[in-house]
Amino acid sequence: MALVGQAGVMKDEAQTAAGATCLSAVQRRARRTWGVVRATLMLSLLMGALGSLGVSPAAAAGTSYYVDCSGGNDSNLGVQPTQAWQSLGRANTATLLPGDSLLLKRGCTWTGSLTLKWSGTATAPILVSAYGSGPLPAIKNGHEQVAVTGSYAIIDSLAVLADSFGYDSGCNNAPTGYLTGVRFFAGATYDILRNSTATSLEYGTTVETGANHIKILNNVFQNNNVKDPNPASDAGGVAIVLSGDDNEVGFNAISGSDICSEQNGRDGAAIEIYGGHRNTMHHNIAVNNDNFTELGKAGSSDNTYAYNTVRASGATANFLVTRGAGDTTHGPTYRTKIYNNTVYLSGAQSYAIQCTGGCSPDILTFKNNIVWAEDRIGYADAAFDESNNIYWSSTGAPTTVWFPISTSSRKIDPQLMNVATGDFHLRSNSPAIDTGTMESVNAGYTTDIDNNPVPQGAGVDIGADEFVTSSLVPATPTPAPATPTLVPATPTPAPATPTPAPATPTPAPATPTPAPATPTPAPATPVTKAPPSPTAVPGTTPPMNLIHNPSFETGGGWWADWWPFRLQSVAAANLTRDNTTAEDGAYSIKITVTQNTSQKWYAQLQQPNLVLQGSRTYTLTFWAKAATARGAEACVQGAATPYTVYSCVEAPLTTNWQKFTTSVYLSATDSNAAVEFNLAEATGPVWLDNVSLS
Ligand SMILES: [Ca+2]
Ligand SMILES: [Ca+2]
Ligand SMILES: [Ca+2]
Repeated sequence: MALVGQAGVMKDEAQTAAGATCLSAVQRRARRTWGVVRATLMLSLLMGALGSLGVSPAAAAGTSYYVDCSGGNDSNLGVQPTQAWQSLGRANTATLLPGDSLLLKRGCTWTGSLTLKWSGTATAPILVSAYGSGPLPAIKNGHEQVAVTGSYAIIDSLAVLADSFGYDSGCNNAPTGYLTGVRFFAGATYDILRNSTATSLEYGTTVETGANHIKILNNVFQNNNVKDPNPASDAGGVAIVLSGDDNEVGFNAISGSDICSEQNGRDGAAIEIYGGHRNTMHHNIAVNNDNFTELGKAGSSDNTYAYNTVRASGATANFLVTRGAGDTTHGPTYRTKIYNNTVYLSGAQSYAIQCTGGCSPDILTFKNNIVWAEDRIGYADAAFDESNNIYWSSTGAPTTVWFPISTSSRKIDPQLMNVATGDFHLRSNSPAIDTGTMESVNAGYTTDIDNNPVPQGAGVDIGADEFVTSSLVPATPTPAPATPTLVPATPTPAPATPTPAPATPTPAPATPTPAPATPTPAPATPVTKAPPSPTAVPGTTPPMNLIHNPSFETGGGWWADWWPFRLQSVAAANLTRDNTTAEDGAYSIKITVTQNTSQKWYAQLQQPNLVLQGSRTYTLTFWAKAATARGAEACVQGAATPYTVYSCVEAPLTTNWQKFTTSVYLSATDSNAAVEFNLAEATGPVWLDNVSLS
C-alpha cells in the first residue's frame, strides 16, 4: 500500500511549509542507527502463551473439533482431544455449523493458512480457539495465516506470525515479506479477533472493503515491521489496516510497527485507515510505532479515536496524519474525531499532528487530548475543530503548534505521573483535571484507560486518564501499586483495625515454586462504598473478562485445566466444585485446608497463561466466603521466572459471600501471568466464585 510511504512525504512537505529546515547529516545518521536499536528491542520483546477467553470452549452449544500437530491424525474423527486431527488442511475441509468450535492445541505451530469460511449466528458463533497448556497455538508463513470469509466467527487465543523472506540491503537490512496475519475479506462481518498475538508480519491484520462490523479486541500486535521485498516499495510495517466500515479496535497493545523506508527513513503505523468509515479505535496502548495512525484514500470518513495512549521514541514518530480535499492522491478523509488521547513523542524529529491538503473542521475534530512532543506538536494548513487540548514539551511551552488553537487549549505541563515509562496517569495537581469538554461523553466514550467512569468530579479530564480522588493509581511513579487495597463490596463489614505489616520480608523459598516477592500488605481499612462498576459504552465494547471458567460452572475436566491447584508440603488441603453454594450460577470452588502454614501460597488455586499488557491497569474482582472469618490472599503475578508480583492483597473473608475488587498495574507485557488465591494461612473451607480480570 503506497499510502504508508506517502506519510513521510507529507512530513517533509509540512516541514517545509512550516519553515523548518531540511535534515542535517547528523540527523540522517541518527535515523540510520535507529534500525539497530529497534532490532535489539525486537529481540527483547516477547510474545507467547495467552489464556484469555471470556467464553470457555465447552460453553459453546455445538461440536468441538480438535487439532493436535504432534498427537493428532487426519483420519481421526476430530471430536475429542484423543481423536484430534493433525493438519490445518484437514481442519480447512471440515464443516462447522453455528455453535461449533475448532480448537488448536497449545504448543503447536502449523505452516500454512486456516481458511475460516464458516459462519455462525449472533447467538451461536463459530469459535476458533486453543486447548491444552503452554504457548498459544501458532500459524505461520501462509499468505495470510487466517483468511476469514465467514461471519459471526470468534478467533481467540491464536498466534500468527511469519519468517522474513530476506533482508533489504538497500534499507538497513530491514526484514522483507508480504504476509498478513488475519485477513478479513469482503463479506466477512460481525467477526471477532481477540486475545491473540500477531508478530513479524507485513500487516498484522487487514479488514478489507466489504468486511464490516469486525471487532479487534485485546490482542498484542508486536513488531509487525516487515516491508515489501520489492526494494522500490515502501509498503508494510502496519499492525492494523481498516478498509471496511463500522469496525472496532479496542484494548489492543500495539508496538514496533516501524520499518525502514527508502523515501522517508522510517515508516509504519499502528492503525491505518484506508477507505474505512465509522470505525472506532479506543483504549489501545501504542508503543514505538512510527505512526500511531494515518488516514488515506478518498472517501474515508467518520472514524473516531478515543482514550488511546501513544508513546514513541523513534526519531520521526507521528501521532496522526490526515488530509483534506487538496490531497488528490490520498485524500480527502472526512470527519475524523480524536478525543481524550494521551501522546508522548520523545524523538528528535517527532511530529505529532499533520493535517494538510486543506485541513478544515470537516476534516478533523481534536478535543480533550494531551500531546507532549519533544520536537513538533504539529502542522495544519488551515484551522480545524480544536478545543480543550494540552500541548507540552520537556523544554516548556512548545513553539511548534503550527495551527490555530482555541482559548480552551493550553500550553502547560499536564503533570503526568511518568511520561518516560508510559504512566500517563494524572497527578492530583494536573491542569487536565475537569477541564475537558463533554463532547467525548456525548459521543459515547464514558470510561477511561483504567475503566473509571467518565466524568468524575466537576467534569471530563483531558487525556486518557480520568482522575479519581480515591484512586487506586500509584501515588508515586513506581509501577506497582504503593498501597494495595482490597475492598469488600457488599455487605460492608465493620471497619477493621489494620494489622501491622510484617517487619521483614518473608524469605523466598528455594523451590522452583513462585514465591511471594513482597511481604503481604496489611488489609486496607474497608470503605463504605466500592469503586463504581464500569459502564458499558454505547457503540464500543467494554473490557472482557480474561479468566477462563470464571464461575466454576464448567466441569468434566475443563475446570481443572483452567484452575490448577498447587499444594506444597506442610500444607494440606483438598478442593471440589461445590453445588451447595454459589454466588453465581450453580457452582463455586471449595478449598478445604486441613493443615495450615504461614506460607499462604503453599495451598494455591491458580489460573496461569494470561497475557497481560504493559502500561495497562487491570481490575481483579472475585467473590469469596469461609466457614469461619479468616483471611485469604489474592495475587496477580508472573507464572514463570522471575515471578514478578504485580499485586498481592489480603481479603478479609466472612461467612457471607462478599465481592472483592483490586486494581493491578503492569509496566510491561507479561505473556504468562497468573491470578492466584493463596489459602494456607488458616484451616477450614473457603469458597470462591465469579472471578474476573479485565
Ligand atoms: Ca474529572
Ligand atoms: Ca483513571
Ligand atoms: Ca459459579
